[in-house]
Amino acid sequence: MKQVGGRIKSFFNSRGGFMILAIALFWVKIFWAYNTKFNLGAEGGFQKMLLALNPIPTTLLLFGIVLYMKGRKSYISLLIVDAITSTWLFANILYYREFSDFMTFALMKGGSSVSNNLSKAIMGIIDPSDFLVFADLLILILLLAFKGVHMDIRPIKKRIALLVSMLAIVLFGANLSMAYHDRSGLLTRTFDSNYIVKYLGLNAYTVYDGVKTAQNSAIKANASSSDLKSAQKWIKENRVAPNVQYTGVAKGKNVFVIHLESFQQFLIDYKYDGQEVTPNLNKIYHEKDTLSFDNFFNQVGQGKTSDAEMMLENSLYGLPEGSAMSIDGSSNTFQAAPSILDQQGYTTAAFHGDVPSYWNRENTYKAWGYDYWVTKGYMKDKKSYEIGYGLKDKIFLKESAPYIQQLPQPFYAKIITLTNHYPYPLDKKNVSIAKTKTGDPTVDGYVQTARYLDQSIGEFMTWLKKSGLEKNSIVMFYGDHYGISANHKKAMAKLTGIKNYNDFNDAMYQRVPLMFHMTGLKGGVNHTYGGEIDVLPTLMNLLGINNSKYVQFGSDLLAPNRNQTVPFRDGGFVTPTITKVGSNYYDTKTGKQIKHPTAAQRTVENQAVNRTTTVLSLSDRIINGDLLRFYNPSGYKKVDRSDYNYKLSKAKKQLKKDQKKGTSVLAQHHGKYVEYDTDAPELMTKAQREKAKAESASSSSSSAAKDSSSKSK
Ligand code: GP9
Ligand code: MN
Repeated sequence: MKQVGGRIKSFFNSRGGFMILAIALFWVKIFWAYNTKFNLGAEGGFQKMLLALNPIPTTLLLFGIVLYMKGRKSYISLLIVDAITSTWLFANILYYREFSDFMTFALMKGGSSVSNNLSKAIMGIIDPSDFLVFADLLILILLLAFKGVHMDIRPIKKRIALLVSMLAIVLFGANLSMAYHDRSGLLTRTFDSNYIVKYLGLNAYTVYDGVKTAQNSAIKANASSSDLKSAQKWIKENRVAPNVQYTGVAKGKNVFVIHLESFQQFLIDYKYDGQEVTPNLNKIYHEKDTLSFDNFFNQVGQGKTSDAEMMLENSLYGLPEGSAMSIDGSSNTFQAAPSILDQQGYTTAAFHGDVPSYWNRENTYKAWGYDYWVTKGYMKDKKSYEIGYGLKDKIFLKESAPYIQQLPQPFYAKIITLTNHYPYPLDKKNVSIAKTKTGDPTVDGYVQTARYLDQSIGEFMTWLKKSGLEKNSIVMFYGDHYGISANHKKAMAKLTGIKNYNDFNDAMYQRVPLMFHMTGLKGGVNHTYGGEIDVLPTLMNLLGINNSKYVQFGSDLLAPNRNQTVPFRDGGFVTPTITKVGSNYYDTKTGKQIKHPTAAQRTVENQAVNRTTTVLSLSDRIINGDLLRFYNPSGYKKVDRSDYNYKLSKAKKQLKKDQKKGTSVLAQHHGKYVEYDTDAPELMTKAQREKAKAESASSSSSSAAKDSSSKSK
């Protein structure tokens, strides 16, 4: 026994042994912090295993550096490295508590809200247990000070040090490939800093962020205001006047922007199993006071939802790689819809049932001027309330309603739904239509979650009526991007009945809904070809706000004589006559490939290619170079990020104050909330659930009886 003790002691008395002890203590500490101080959302055995293993490679690499040093210096350096990484962890814990995100170089450099807010708030947000992040360091210092371990000052062979560094790199490579196995595009698509920390660790995230920020600032440093001039020139030359018949028809109304997650146009009026999949949205689509578009395309790239948001609220394109919101949302200047409307007297708020950090919304929305960012943490939550990325839509919308009622009117509210998201899982209790039978498991649930989303919208519209909001609001719906990607052509062939569903068909199925619904609006189905880039100019015209001073690449969808080329992010496009997919051209009407274009066709092709490459590159230059920082539209006040804070306690306080204005629905109802009705089974008691089930069974049998009686007539 004594011998074992002696051996352990002599192991720790060696330099390698001491370093291993330091790594082990650091590892325990960081694992504790991951699980108690952050909300990384590791789910399932594989992600949990990665979360546990990911500190090892980077810690080994960092701590291993000291093996290249001699004697005492090496011990002191180890303590310094430990102290720096621990302080970094400590700072991140505090920052995360305030902002649900990790610290970035862009934020620190910007001297923006971080330094302001953090220094102000820091004392208030420290929890005594935070100091435990220094416990390992203290143990090491005490061990050395009280000679619990002796310093081993013998030199270590360079080869050994090199071997340790190489081992760390190999381990990191293994970690990275396991992470990619679970989440492809982790580093290129930059979804969420939480994801990178969950898969690769805090230190890896810091390095990743540092490299990105350095690349980014180099481009920005080289950009100049003259770059912006060419974009403004193009916009001016290509501008079409908006449709005056619609100018200002929704002036002063509340605006609801309803984001229909992954919702494709083909679902409108789509029937499966003898039923309409989305009866509520179909009804809205056909209503006489809904303006609908049936040739409206999504134009997103890798940034998916975030690209849609960028186009919808800025009329700027997403980037060719990654997400512009993630890459530039924390640093760039924008002149986005919320800020423009805010300066017209609107209150602005975005709602979502996920965490605030996804797609870097927490930071980007500040730059876009959102007054409120209402997310999962603002809402009642239970495990059964969530599916996939977050709260189920019915519950999310019900939970959003009280906040909506507190907003001073007029308001601009963006509501981002979530349940109809790949891979379309839905629990039995919420299923109301059979799965399709294409045999492709990620496709077959699509109609079920789309139906669920549709029911949620139905409930929301009922509440809008009940609360009186319908009368003084314009409600815009849009599908953000495809639900079924080009990787599922066989399944799409079955769903659509198109035999050889090919790349051209896939391009056509990039159509998503766009509808404006408002009491008294002159509606109908409009056939113009357009895309997400065109939404903001259209909306601004409806609201009677002139957009000509802003840098926006889209055009009013209702404008006569508008150019109907719809650029895709990969350089392809759709026009009413010709579509380009990859390097092939097709006749948009017949779907036939054009191998030998006529002179007229060639002219259309060339013009559309030209226009597409020009707008994409001009827009990219604006985002990559942060060019809007050089431009102050007259009468527009630049947004100051540090004016915004999305902490629940702050929002509650502000909303309370807001009530004094007397313009919110809540104030108009003398402080009484208009109740939101939902049939979400999670919110019912068992007895209520059974009653609802019995009612729906009896109503479906009576409608079946009606059906058969009408058939027999
Ligand atoms: C997550 C959600 C999903 O918050 O908006 O984004 P997506 O995967 O569709 O881009
Ligand atoms: Mn999406």
